[in-house]
Order: sequence, then C-alpha cells, then structure tokens
Amino acid sequence: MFVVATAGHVDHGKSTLVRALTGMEPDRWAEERRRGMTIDLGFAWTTLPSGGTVAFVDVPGHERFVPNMLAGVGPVPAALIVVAADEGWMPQSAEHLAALDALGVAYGLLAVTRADLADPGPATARARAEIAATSLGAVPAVAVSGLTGAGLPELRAALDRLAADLPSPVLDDPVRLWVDRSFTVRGSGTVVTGTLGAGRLRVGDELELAGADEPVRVRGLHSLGEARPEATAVARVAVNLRGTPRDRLGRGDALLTPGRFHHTDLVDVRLAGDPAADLPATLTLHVGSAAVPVRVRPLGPDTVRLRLARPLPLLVGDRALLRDPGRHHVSGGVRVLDVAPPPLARRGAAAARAQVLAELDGRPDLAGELRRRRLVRAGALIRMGVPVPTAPGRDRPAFAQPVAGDWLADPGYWRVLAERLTEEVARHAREHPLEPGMPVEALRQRLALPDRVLVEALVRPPLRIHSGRVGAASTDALPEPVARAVQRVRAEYGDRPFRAPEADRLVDLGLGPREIGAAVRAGALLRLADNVVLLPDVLDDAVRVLAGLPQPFTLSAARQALDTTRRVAVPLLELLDRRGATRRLPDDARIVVT
Ligand SMILES: Nc1nc2c(ncn2[C@@H]2O[C@H](COP(=O)(O)OP(=O)(O)OP(=O)(O)O)[C@@H](O)[C@H]2O)c(=O)[nH]1
Ligand SMILES: [Mg+2]
Repeated sequence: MFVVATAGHVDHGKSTLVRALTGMEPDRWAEERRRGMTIDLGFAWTTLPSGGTVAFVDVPGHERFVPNMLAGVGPVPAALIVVAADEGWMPQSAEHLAALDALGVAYGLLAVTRADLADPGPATARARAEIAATSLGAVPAVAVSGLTGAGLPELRAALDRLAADLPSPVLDDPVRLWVDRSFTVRGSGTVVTGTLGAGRLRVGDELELAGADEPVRVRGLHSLGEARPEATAVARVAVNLRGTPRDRLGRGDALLTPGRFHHTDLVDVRLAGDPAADLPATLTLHVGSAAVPVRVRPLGPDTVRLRLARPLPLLVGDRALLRDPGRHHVSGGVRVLDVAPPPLARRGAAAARAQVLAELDGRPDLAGELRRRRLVRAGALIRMGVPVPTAPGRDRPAFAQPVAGDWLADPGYWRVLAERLTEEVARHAREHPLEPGMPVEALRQRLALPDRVLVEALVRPPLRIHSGRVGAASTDALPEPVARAVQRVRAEYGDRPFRAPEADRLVDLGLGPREIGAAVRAGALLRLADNVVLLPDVLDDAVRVLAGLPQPFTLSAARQALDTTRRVAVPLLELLDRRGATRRLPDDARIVVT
C-alpha cells in the first residue's frame, strides 16, 4: 500500500476526484456534504492497475482548515496536487504547496481537474512551474474530470508509476504513529487512526503514549476496513486500544515503540525559509499530525531554538514546518538538529551555540554527538534518533563501545577524565594521609560525573577500588568470609565509629587473628592493638574531633570527646602520634598538629 495526501485550493475538486477514483466518500461528516466542502481529513482507497493499493488522505482546501490539512500531509510522503482548470493557481494552492515544500515532500503528481469546464493548458503550465521550484521538482501532470471521468485511467497509471518510485519503508524502524483521528466504537473502546510510515504493528503490542505513565496495548488492528493481526508500513491503520479512555488521546498524539523516543519541549532547528531574524516570537510548529505553539529564539542566521508548549516525540533529522496562523503564512520548513540541546545560561552561550549548530545538518552523527555531549548513554542517543551500533563487531567503531554500563564517551574526554582521576586521588592522599583512599562518591562529584559506574570504570592499576574508595592497590584481596565480617562491623559500628568490638564479639564475627591480619593488610580494618580494631576511615574524623577540643587536651578529654573507652583511646592516640597527626607533650597532654 502507499498513501497519498491531496492538496489544493478550496473547491478545486479534490474530494470529487478521490470519490471518482475510489468509489468511497471522503467527506465523512453530514455537515461537509451539506456545505459541499471538506472540513476535516477524509480517507479512501482503491486498487490500481498494477494490483497495488493506494490510500488517500483527502484534505480540506479552505483557508480556515489549513491546520487540518497539515495534520493530514504531515505523516505522508507523497502528494496529489489538485488545481482546477477553470480557476487556476489560487492562494491555498500556493499555501499548500509551500507546506509540502517545507516538509520536504519529494514525490507527487499534478491533477488538473474540472478539465471539462476549461482548457487545462494554462493552469497546468502555471502549476508545473510553481511545483518545479519546490522539493517536489518536476512532477507528471494529468488533466481529468471528476464529472465525466476523462483522464482517470491516465491518472491511475500515473499513480502506479508514483508508487513504484517511492522508497521502500524501513520495517525495522520503531513505530511512531501520529494519530489523525480518535473515536469510540461501541463494545471495542477507543480506536485511533494514522498513517504507519515505518515499522510494524501487531495485535498485542505494547506502545508508549506521551503523557501516559502506563503502556497502552493494541487490542485490534484494522487496515483498509479489515481486521488484521499485523500491519506493516506503509499503511493506513486503525488501532483499537485496550483500556485507554478516548479523552486520553487525539490528533497530534503519537503511539510509539516503547523506549525509542525522547519527548522534548526544547529543540534546536535549522530553518529553510524565512531568516531567523524575521520570525515572530511565537509561531505554530506542525510535525506529524501535531500542531504545537512554540516560542522562537533566534541563534544563528538560519538556526533557532524552539520552546514547545507541550513535549513531542521528536528525533534528530525530523522535518517540520513553522506557520504563522494569524498571517496564513508558512514561515518555512525546519530540520531538527538537536532534541536535547544544552541550556544557554552563560553570557555568550547563544553565540557559541549558533557556531555549533552551523556545523550540523540534521543527519545523525554518533562521533559528533559524543564530541559535543562528551558522556551520554547509548539509550539516550537512540531515543534522540542517533543510531548506535550495539553489537560488538566490525561495524562498531571503538568509540561506540560503552565505557561502563551503556555509557558512551568521547575518547579524548575519557582520557582527560582518567588523568584527572589520578590527580584527584593523589591530591586526596596528600590532604588526607590517614585515609585509605578517596571515596568513589567524592570522586564522582569532583569530576562532575553523572554515574558512579563511570568512576569505577576510570580506575586503572596501580589504583584500585576498595571498600568504596579509590587508592593505591594493596597486595592482598580480602577473602569472602572476612569481607562479610568486615561488612557487619561496618553495619554495627558505623554510627559510633570509635567504639571497637570487644574480644568476644570479634570471635562471634569470625574475626580471629589471621582474619584480622588479612583485613588489615587489605585496608579494610585498622588495627590499634591486638584485638582492638576500628574501621579504616575513622582517623580523619578522630583528628577533626580532637582539633575541636581546647588544646592541649588530656587522654580523658579525648576519650570523652570521641565517646570511647581507654581500650581504644590509648592506642588510637599513639597511632595518631606516630602518624604525626597529634603530638604528645612532656606532661602527657597532646595537641593536634595543624
Ligand atoms: N464540472 C466539474 N465539476 C467538478 C469537477 N470536480 C469537482 N467539481 C465540482 O466542484 C465542486 C467542488 O468539488 P470538491 O470535490 O468538493 O472540491 P474540493 O477540492 O474537495 O473542495 P474542499 O475540500 O472544500 O477544498 C463540486 O461542486 C464538484 O461537483 C470536475 O472535474 N468537473
Ligand atoms: Mg474536499
């Protein structure tokens, strides 16, 4: 199946032509038939001479309904432009063509209708010239009459040739089904329709709906009026959703493959059309079947930042258009360059950003994204529309290899981080000589990293991680039962760090002299004396507490301040003396060495 949207000025015979080609009524509403005018989108289909199917999205031509027209053409890559022989090129002929051009529609046909009323020659010539100057280029033209049927066989043949020209859809792509209609069917619940441009849908699939916390489930699928277990792009589809109230979704919403799209209300885009400086501060962004008010912030001559009134599932490279509804003016097409752009807080940030954007063309570029973002999750990039080769192999460049978890890093930045980590650990060791290394969390903050696993991945010999700290490697690793015992000491004594387990508690914990020896060698325990052990990271805190005492201080004052016993305080102070953190005076009082 292929899908074509009509386009053209009001009353030029779009619906009549669709009706003549398909035998179906595109004007669904009684009001449309009473007024003889299309108001909203209509849908019809027929079989072509080749046996293929063409589905039409019939749009209204009246200027008041241009937003409906845009919702129809947004997700459809081919157009049937209709111009009446007796009226010729008219304002909405031009506005519709500008919209197709802005969206980059590259495939189309011209039908000059009402050829029974006037010579189609002049209208054909003018329309072909106008169309040739757009993304559609030179298109075949057919003169027809919806009334007499003249030219319809030629038009069908031309539609068949158009179908053959269209690129084949990518069936492995995620689904982004822009909803163009939603309604309730008694007994079935909510049904939405749309043009499936890529991917496939199956009954039972779970899909994501922006703004809904829960996934929605496909209960039934229809295409071309028939129930089907599966629909593959390109197709017009009607999707029956289980348990989704009708008021939860409507035109402009999208049903999505879960986890594959980034919902964004901030995008940087390149303009094709009016220069950035000429745009009003507010416009309407049309993409897919959605129309969202946006605030425009010019950045470069042809680049702007758009703040959307509500988030949309946009991808790098998406085409959209900006329109000024007040002036009936299509400001031009936009190409999405970045769906997760950095904030522009600092002075000069906007100018710097404009320079970055000047280099971008909307083609997803993994190496460039890594260079700009420095650190980013593969999943986040995929949701922005940047493919990441996930399977190891020849197709995966080295920089696409995660550094930790699914984190990707710019190789240059990663090397800088590794050097900074080494420096930070060395500095910490100088400033805190009594600590057995720098806490991973402190390093994470220091290096401004978003995830601890990144710190862990940056640690290389001779550094190593031990008990949540990064320090120089000690020779012995801790046997499993000892590690468990140390954990329990941590759990029990973490909040009264200067109390040491009594000898019989050590026995209970399974910490005999050999185990204690191993734990001490591994830096997991600190031995003050036989059978007197503390956690290894308490010495700095002890010095801090002691420094808070009036100097010099006595053993008894130290014992009380540390909330401990003589059994601990005596060897602890002796250790601090040996390490030069405290000094013992001739009268046995001590001072903290600063
Ligand atoms: N004589 C003649 N009349 C036609 C032809 N095509 C359409 N008409 C008439 O032109 C009028 C408008 O036709 P529609 O098909 O409703 O035009 P439309 O482009 O769908 O109009 P909107 O949807 O409102 O933009 C109707 O009265 C049709 O009967 C044709 O080929 N010959
Ligand atoms: Mg119509």
